[in-house]
This record gives sequence, C-alpha cells and structure tokens, in this order.
Amino acid sequence: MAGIKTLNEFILERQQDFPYASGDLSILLTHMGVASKIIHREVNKAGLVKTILGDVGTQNVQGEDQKKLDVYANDQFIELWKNSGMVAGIGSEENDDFIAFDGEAQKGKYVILMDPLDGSSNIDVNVSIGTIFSIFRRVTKEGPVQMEDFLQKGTEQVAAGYVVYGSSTMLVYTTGRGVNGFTLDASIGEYCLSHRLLESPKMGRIYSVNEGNLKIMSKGVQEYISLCQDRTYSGRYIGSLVADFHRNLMKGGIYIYPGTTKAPNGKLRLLYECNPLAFLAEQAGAIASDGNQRIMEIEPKELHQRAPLFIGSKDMVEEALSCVKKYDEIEA
Ligand code: P6P
Repeated sequence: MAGIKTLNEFILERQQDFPYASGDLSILLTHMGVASKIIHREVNKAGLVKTILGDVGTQNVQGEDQKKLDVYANDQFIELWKNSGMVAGIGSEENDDFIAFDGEAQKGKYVILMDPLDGSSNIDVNVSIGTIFSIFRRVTKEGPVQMEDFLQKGTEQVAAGYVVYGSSTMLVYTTGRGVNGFTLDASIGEYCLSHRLLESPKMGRIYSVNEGNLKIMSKGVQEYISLCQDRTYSGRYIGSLVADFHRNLMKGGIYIYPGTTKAPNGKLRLLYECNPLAFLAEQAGAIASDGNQRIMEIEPKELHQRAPLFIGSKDMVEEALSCVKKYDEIEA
C-alpha cells in the first residue's frame, strides 16, 4: 500500500541500527508486535468478557491484586519471548524472581525486563493501559541467566519501548537511534509507522503528579508544583504511567512520581518502568532523573527496586530539579 510502512518493513530497513547482531532486532520486535496485538484484542474485549476481568486472588510484588488480564498478558509475553530463540530470561513486575529459560531458549543473547500491563487498576474502568519493555544483552556467557544479567544500568539497554492500549494501540520504541511510533491498523493487523523520529517539545504546559500526595512530598517538589499552578499549567494525571508519559512526550509536559515521607523511593520500579521510559525520553530530546541523578546511571541493586521519577520536557524537568536542589538541600 502506497505510503504505509509496517513495523516489519521498517525494522528490516533499519536492521543496521541495532547494535551487535542486526537480525536479532527484527525477531525481538516482531515478537513484541505479535504479543501486543494479542493483548490489544483482549484489552478491547475485556469489558465484554467478564471472565477475563476481576482479581485472580493473588498479588504481585507491588502488593496489588492481580487482574486476570495482568496474568494473561504476562503469560503471553513470556511464552512468545521464550519461543523467539533470542531471549534467555525475563524479569517481570508480575513475577517475584526472574525467569531463567532452559533448553534451547537458554542460548538466547538477550534478557527482557517488562511491566506486561502497567496501570492495571484502570483495566476495569476502560482507561488506557500499557506494556513497558527493556532489552539488554545478557552479560553471563552461557547457562541459565543470573541476577547480574538483569541488574544492568539503564545506559546498557539495547532497545526499549512501550505499547499504549488507548483510543488506538501504539507501539513506540528506540534502539538508541531516535524514537519511532507505530499505530495498529487492526483492519490489516499491522503496526504502521505514524510518528517517525519523535521529538519531545523542550517546554510544555502539562504537569502530571498525584496531587493527593502533595502534602507528603518534599518542599522542593511542592514548590515546583506551586510554580506550575501559578502559571495555570494543566494538571493531567491519568494514573496510568504509559498514557501520561505518551501524552507528555507528544505534547510536552512533565511527569513526577517523587519520594514521599511514606515511600522515600516513590512507587515506580527502576528496571521495567523508569529505565525504559528514560531511554525513550532521552532519545526524544527529553530527560529523566530520580531527583539527584540521571535515571539511566543508577546502579541497580534489586530486581524490583523503586526509584523516584522526574521525566519529560527538558526545560520543565530541569526547573523541577532546581527546585528540589534549592529547597530539599535546605530541608536535608
Ligand atoms: P498512584 C500504576 O499502578 C502505576 O504504576 C503507574 O502506571 C501510575 O502512573 C502510578 O502507578 C499511579 O500511582 O499512587 O498515583 O495511584
């Protein structure tokens, strides 16, 4: 079809962009595409199929009740990555420990960290949700993957991306040479290039923070939010990180999930929420910090460790960080 470029065509054209073995990217991202189309189908009919919705009675490491769609998505991605022949293991929000594949899959050169269905509390109320993934080359040479394969700095990511299941389903990814977005045309079952080399505006007028926690945030964060309000910026907080991040990336804006007196490291997980979105943000000209340092420079210590997150338009994040520096150092 004239003008339409599918995800697979794009990947084949750009294979040389993938560090190390170019052919691997097409396999890895094609599997991401297939898995997300399956989730798209289930998310779109979830409202109709009550059996899918509702809790399964177990909890994930977040202590959140697992919705059936969470578990279903997690299982789908694990199965597809295992069969890809490229992936030797997975770290997922839905699994307490990492999964080390055995047999042929163990020869895979990559590990994946993922949040299979972020924003799951929104599943039952028909609000956008998302999948977030982060791809590393394994550092151990052979045998089952080890924890060190997963505890790599964000700067070591070879690819990262998300799928946002919203009014349309989009796959947005980077391999370190810019950010490209693909919109799913369900009528042909293909992701089609819709946002080539996405660049995030340096400035915006949207701030995303859970203002219900404002009183337990630091003085510096309170000061920055007050600046946003003095300037009558728009407060937009969906409660679904991928949806908030995607909107801010496109329109300009800042998303903040800071530490609070109740949770000093905030809520978001470094390895499969902060790092992949930080990689995308930086590739689109935006920035991501934990309040003190670049997210991608943090040395991970645990699979599910949390990190405060300031992410979005460069000038907005820099101003927020200067408020934190100015007021929180005084507080410290
Ligand atoms: P709160 C969803 O659980 C999530 O991880 C992100 O998608 C979202 O931005 C955040 O938590 C919402 O958390 O504490 O503001 O409800």
